[in-house]
Amino acid sequence: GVQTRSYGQRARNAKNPAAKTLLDTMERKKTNLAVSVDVTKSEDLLAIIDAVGPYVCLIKTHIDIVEDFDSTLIAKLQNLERKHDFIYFEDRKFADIGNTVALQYSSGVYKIASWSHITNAHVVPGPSIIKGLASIGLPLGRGLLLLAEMSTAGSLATGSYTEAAVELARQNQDFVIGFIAQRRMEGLGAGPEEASDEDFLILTPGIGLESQGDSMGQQYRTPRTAVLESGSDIIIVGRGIYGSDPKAIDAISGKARRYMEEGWKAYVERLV
Ligand code: BMP
Repeated sequence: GVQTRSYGQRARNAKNPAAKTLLDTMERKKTNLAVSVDVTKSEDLLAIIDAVGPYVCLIKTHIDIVEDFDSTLIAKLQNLERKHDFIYFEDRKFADIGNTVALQYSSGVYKIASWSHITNAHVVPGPSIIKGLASIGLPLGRGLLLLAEMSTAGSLATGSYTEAAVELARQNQDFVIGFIAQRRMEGLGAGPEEASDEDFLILTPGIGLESQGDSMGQQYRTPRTAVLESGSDIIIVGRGIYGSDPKAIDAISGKARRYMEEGWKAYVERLV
């Protein structure tokens, strides 16, 4: 397995404010669960976030799938953030030139940078995408995740592409706080005997306890495999929690609690 320092120790060393808040929240609430709430009605989005809020460190959104979006939704999301003590990750997967992504991140209908503490980007364009997003996000204390790997069958983000993503992160440690990946890539620090103060968060989607995948290429692994065997820091769970019925709020709370317990147990085992 992969060893790392505790979330609390890592929070104390974190320089990026979003990374620090996230790690502090994980330690305080004893959870490494992020819930991905991919529903199309704002009423369902808010109800699910309210139900899973006690069990998460992070809520992941795809704000552009909400059919009835209006700007009052953001204030409601922020009320839930205060009520339950978590932060937001808008899973925007930016992928354009620096100037364009800066506009997409700051402007338009969603004004992502104004409310989302963390967002992510593909590294296809090279270093300029980080420069563009940092021009908006850094002054606001935001953090960026790079897509180093994907959970889907046949993903092209492997080998030298993944290595190049790690290299880009190393060159931008003020803003890049970690990766979307299936494992802690070799040499990525955060170990107990690690001398360097380099520390990247590994967030892993494609997590499910009951299912192996879906009909569109998604592949699931368990919280235990991701956290204990692969060194992931945060498990991202979507349909495994709300999938059977987005209106069954009690069942959703129960499942979130179960994933939280599985993820935390694997983390505690990794520490010793
Ligand atoms: P689910 O647990 O329902 O399969 O949802 C996974 C979520 O994580 C989706 O929002 C998807 O966009 C995202 N995701 C993923 O599944 N695999 C990746 O490699 C990267 C992702 O962002």
